[in-house]
Amino acid sequence: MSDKNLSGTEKIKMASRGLRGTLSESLGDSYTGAIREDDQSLSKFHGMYQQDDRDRRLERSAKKLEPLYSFMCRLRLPGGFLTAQQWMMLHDVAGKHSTGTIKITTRQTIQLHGILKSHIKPTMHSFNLNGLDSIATCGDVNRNVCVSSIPAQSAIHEEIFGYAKKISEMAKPKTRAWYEIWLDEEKIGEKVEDDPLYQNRYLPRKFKVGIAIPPHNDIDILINDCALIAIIENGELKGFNIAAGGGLGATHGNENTYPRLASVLGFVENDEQKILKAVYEVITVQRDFGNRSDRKQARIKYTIDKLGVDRYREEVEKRLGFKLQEARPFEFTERKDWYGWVKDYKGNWHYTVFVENGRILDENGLQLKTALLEIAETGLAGFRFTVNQNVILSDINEEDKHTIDTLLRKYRIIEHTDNAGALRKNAIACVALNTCGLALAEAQRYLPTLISKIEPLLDKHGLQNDEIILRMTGCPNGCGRSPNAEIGFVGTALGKYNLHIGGDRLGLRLNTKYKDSLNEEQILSTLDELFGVYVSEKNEGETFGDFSYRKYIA
Ligand code: SRM
Ligand code: SF4
Repeated sequence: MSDKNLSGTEKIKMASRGLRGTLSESLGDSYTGAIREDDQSLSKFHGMYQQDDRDRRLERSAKKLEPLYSFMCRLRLPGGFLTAQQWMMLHDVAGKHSTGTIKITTRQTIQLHGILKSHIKPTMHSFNLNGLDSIATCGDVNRNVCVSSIPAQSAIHEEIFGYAKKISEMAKPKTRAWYEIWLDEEKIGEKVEDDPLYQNRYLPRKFKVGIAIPPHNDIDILINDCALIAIIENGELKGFNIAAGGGLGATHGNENTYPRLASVLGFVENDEQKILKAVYEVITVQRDFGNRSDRKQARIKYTIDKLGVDRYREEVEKRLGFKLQEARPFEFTERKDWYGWVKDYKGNWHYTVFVENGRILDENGLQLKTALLEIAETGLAGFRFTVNQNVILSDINEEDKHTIDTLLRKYRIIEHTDNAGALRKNAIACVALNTCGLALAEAQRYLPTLISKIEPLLDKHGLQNDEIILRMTGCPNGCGRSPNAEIGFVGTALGKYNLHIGGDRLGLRLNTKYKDSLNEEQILSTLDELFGVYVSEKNEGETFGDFSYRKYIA
């Protein structure tokens, strides 16, 4: 492709000298809370986004002040696990350098918001001292690798968790820029590191890898750019079906953009080298064939639709030097988190805490953040995050269970988890306002209130225990995976949402738009009607998603 057709971001990447750009100079500029425009693109590869407080834009501009710039920073956490020690550090860093709220993301990691420019380095130093980093959690690279977080039921779960770490390492950019810029590591010579995977152009767009362990689809596996589905036979990991081409983002009014579920390419047996190589080559085909002029067409889902699944597979096989085997059968039977206490195959205990929209703070009489700190201070539990934005207090010995249970009761966390209704417990909302620059409407700040208004409707129709999957996003980018829900709300403007229905409960069929730009009153009356029809016309055992698909979409 000639240079003149490349998007602006492509040029910034290529000129960046291994993602360094002028980030150090931007950081040193104390006249503004922002960084230079090109550096804003590059900072994403280092795991952070420049944002501003959208609630305060008008007030700041009336005072002729620049927007209140700050940074969101995201940890690289393949498989989503922190030790108690790391949690204590995170609690401390969140209090000292960010808004204080610890946010569990929909990709099983943690974000901190509101970090001022001068606070980025101390934040990164603390991460690094505790064996953590934020490398490649945003940007046109492989992002955080997700893996089913249902508490370890067998040794196979641990083996698969190991794959998440290895894929994350394999697909990490080779540049030392993160260490130089944020930790002041000395640069050795002027030569930019060789990076056979990313070269100097990285990927055309973000790339996501997930690993599912059937029968649980807790990680919404098919929304990933590259999806690995574990095939387990007679208690043994046989290998993975490899799928590619998932992605949920779209743009209102642009029909060339759409959500898509990944297509299964084939099976690779449980040979670590072969599996890593297969993932690697799925990435390189996207690197070489993905659209680099139009970022709205650059995700792998468009590359696959343009090339065709067979052609994509052939290209992967050519690079691999072996053929993918025919995909093995698999079945998903559920995707929700397992709340409460669960015992694993080793006899250890895990407690899944309900965290509404992943926001850990002390609020509305619930001291969740304080409780988690006190639990971490015992050193008796690990912290494992789910893609449904919850935290699992994990790997607790039988003799320590009582201590953790007592703390959970002291802070009413068990009561909070048990008392949350079925709809609320299975719901997800993305961040949206006040930090997301792309939000058209509220999501995490509004969904709890909306659910409180939907719950009486569920009671009215006798559906209060129905585990309907409802999700809300403040725009059509799908960060809260609203296209993959039985009921999806997609923000169109402040207070207005498109209503999508017809997705299935297991996350294997996307939903379809049913109504445009509804306000709250219209949302409630539409749902009241839909629930009523569902109750009177559904077949035995038919879920809301399947019913609404049959009745209104198919
Ligand atoms: Fe996302 C962009 C937040 C998961 C699709 N996402 C953003 C940005 C960075 C906005 C921006 O570009 O300026 C949001 C920052 C908000 C903030 O203030 O923190 C943002 N995305 C999030 C998180 C934090 C939502 C959450 O509440 O948890 C999730 C972080 C995951 C992580 O830890 O890596 C998050 N984003 C997702 C997912 C869900 C998933 O991966 O499981 C999707 C849909 C799947 C997919 O990738 O297609 C998703 N985010 C997007 C898109 C649409 C991309 C596209 O192909 O069109 C954008 C916009 C973009 O890239 O241009 C976006
Ligand atoms: Fe922001 Fe839209 Fe993603 Fe929500 S879905 S976090 S509003 S980009």
